[in-house]
Amino acid sequence: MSGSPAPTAAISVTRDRLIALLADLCPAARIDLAGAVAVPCPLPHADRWRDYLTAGYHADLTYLARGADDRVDPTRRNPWARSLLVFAQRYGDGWDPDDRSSAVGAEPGRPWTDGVARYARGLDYHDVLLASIRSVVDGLAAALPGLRAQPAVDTGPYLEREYAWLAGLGFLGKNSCLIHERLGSGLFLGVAPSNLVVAGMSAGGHPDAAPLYAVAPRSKPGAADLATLGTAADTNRCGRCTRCLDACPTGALTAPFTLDSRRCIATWTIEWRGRAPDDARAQQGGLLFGCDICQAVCPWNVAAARRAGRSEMFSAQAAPVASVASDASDALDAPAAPDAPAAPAAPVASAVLPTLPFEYATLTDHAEIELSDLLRIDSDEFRRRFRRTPLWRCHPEGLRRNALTVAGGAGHDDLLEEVKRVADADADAEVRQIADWAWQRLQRRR
Ligand code: B12
Ligand code: SF4
Ligand code: SF4
Repeated sequence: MSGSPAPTAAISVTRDRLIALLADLCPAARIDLAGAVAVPCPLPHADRWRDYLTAGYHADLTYLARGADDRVDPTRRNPWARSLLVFAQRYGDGWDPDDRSSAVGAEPGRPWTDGVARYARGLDYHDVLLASIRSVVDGLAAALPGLRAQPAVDTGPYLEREYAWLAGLGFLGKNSCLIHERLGSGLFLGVAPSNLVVAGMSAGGHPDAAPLYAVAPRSKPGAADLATLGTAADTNRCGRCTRCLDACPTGALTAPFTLDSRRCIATWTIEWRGRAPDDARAQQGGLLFGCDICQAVCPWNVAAARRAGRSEMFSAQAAPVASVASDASDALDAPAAPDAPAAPAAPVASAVLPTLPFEYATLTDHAEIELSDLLRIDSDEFRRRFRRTPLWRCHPEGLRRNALTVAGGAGHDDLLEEVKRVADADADAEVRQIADWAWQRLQRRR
């Protein structure tokens, strides 16, 4: 929201009024889920967050450790905040098991774009989702004079998944992603600390409740709150399933809900300085940028892909978890939801799921170039093609490194000579070293 001086006094809104406003504003802004959490509130997993840092699971992502306390209390940086508005936007409707691109990536014979995780196949979500949230916040401000809200997508110190769960947007899966029972986990999250006091909302969130706005209802909405539920373990819908842990090629999911970023392909490929350990580099296989494996195998995502576009997506009637599992042809064996009085059904915008924001479309604009072109991509070309996409984050050197790792790790024998030239001539010493690694692997395959 714009305007100065920014108001600091709290303003009140009833839960019903906020629901009505969000129902009005979210569809046009292409927000799929929205909710709110009163702050400060005790975070049920604050200890997990501190343990994560102590264990070094944040790898080289030092920005996570800075402001560690701020992440568990948004009012430390925003003393005027009374609630955190939380938003989600779809970038993919589940993962179709017949589409193997997310699992095998850019293996020989497949386009390089198959090696890019779904979330990164369009424009940068930081820009797209932020614009959507700003538009909702501006609409709220017009209706609620005195509103102050500061949208953020990754840019602020907020444990977005934890707050999204607290706001009722979905449950936390063992792969550590926020999953909506019908939409799956192909969702971006963003927040906005605000000076709104939402009358009628339980303090500390309501993790098993319906969100305040939802393009599709959750399968088991309830009105329970933390006082009766305890932790996310009580609202978890994974049951005995361990598919994500079993499928992770690097063992980065060291235990349910626990991700060691030092071993995660997403860290290795997205962060220029988060490179793979030498002895583990080949585990990256054909994955060029990001990794979807622990989401692609998830039965909730398989079911979401099968449901997309079907009208039952919008049935306000709660669907038993068992039907989701059988829809996914999978024995999910999820626990029953706690008994709770039904929450008001979230407003439903239309009879079919709106199309995904076009900004998250595939990388078709770049389909004419090949993996070999990425081995030597320079700064100018990198900027021209990828300036406003998630790939921008890994720098041209990072993209060359990733392409070389795929060439060697997935066995692109036809690139042997090209890889050798990069090993001899690349301007960056680290890239030369990885090219040498790839060249040796390809040599051994001869
Ligand atoms: C750093 C980061 C990464 C790092 C580390 C990820 C990690 N799991 O820690 C790396 C580079 C590996 C990464 C990868 C990916 N990321 Co990322 N990432 C972030 C970022 C910036 C911070 C995450 C963080 O704070 N991690 C620290 C851990 C401790 O926090 P957490 O995972 O959120 O865990 C909380 C809860 O799960 C809970 N919890 C912890 N333990 C336990 C135990 C139990 C029993 C329970 C129930 C709960 C629980 O408590 C924790 C603290 O509150 C967020 C944005 C943000 N500001 O939150 C995006 C974010 C999490 N990433 C996102 C995405 C899309 C991805 C990828 C899918 C991208 C890809 N395809 O390659 C992968 C997914 C990998 C995975 N399985 O998590 C989305 C996730 C959306 C969603 N639906 O969940 C986010 C929210 C970005 C966004 N704005 O949309 N990411
Ligand atoms: S993103 Fe890939 S490497 Fe990281 S935890 Fe998931 S499956 Fe493992
Ligand atoms: S694959 Fe199974 S265990 Fe992992 S998040 Fe999905 S349902 Fe939960």
